[in-house]
Amino acid sequence: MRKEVILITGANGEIGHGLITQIGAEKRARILAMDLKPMDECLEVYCERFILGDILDKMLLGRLMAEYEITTIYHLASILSTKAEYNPETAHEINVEGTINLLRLGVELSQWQGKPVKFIYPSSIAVYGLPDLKTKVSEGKIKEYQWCNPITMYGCNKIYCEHLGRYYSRYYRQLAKDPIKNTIDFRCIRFPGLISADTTPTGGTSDYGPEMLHSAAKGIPYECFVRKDTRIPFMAMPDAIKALQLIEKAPKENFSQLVYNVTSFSPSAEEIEKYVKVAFPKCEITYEIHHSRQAIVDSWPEDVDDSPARKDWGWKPDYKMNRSFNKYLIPAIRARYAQAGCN
Ligand code: AKB
Repeated sequence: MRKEVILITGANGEIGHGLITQIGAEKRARILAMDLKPMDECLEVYCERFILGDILDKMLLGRLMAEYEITTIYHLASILSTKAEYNPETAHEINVEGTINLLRLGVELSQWQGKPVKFIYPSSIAVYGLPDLKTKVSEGKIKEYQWCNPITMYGCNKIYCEHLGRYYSRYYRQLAKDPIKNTIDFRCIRFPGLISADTTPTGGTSDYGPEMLHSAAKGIPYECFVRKDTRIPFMAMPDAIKALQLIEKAPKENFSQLVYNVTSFSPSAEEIEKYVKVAFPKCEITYEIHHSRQAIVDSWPEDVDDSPARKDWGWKPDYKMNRSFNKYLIPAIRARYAQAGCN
């Protein structure tokens, strides 16, 4: 008998940590975790198996299909916006080719299993591209279909993969004589910048938020690479995990679209600094603008409209700004670094 599992790619990343810990603690499914880097030891207890491997390795994915009954795929693996700019073609290969491999795996599994495999895909505010700061401010909350002109390779990859998800779930092999009956059930969330107490992101452009906080907690000076007035939406990691679980569990009939914005709060860099300074008064935060990274963040919206997610699958953040910092981030980070002997 093949074991029923949930496949999580990019398991070692920020979202992977939060998701595996949550699903594992609930014991609601067996987890097949996959990443290019060795598994973080703290996640091992929650996983049925960890696969050290590459999403570009089609043979490996084929073997997983033979061994497991995969009911849900959380495809989290991706190269983030800043890192992708240093090698756009490699980023394209991983972010797009890797996603196609997983989508195809999802379709094949759906056919074998006679029912749609759920394909949960985290997209990003990086799919948006506002032309200038004046427009960014005047537009305020933007809807899923507005301003989708990304200026980064990562943003281009994400918007394209959203379309691929739609294609593979609705139109795949549409001209075949015998069109396929079971295909994937694609569900996508566009996340804002995420802030976790347990992990620090690598290679993103919204990283100044979490980096400021984690550096202060570790007693390391931080040079912020964007202006003080820079404003984009953020979300605390528990809410990101909540959103993923809500979209996974919601009945398909409730969905009026395949791609949904979610958000929680939209602080300026200076507002983040204020929270950090109250918690860690001795911290040193300075500003040294990296103009190209600034331009990327300036092209992202100040806020997004997440009303369709609220209406269709009951989305609502538990952590707005105050609660994120005072009830989750700061206490959890303090405890974490005190334990690690950094305080
Ligand atoms: C990044 O900065 O690239 C990511 C994102 C906003 O998707 N955190």
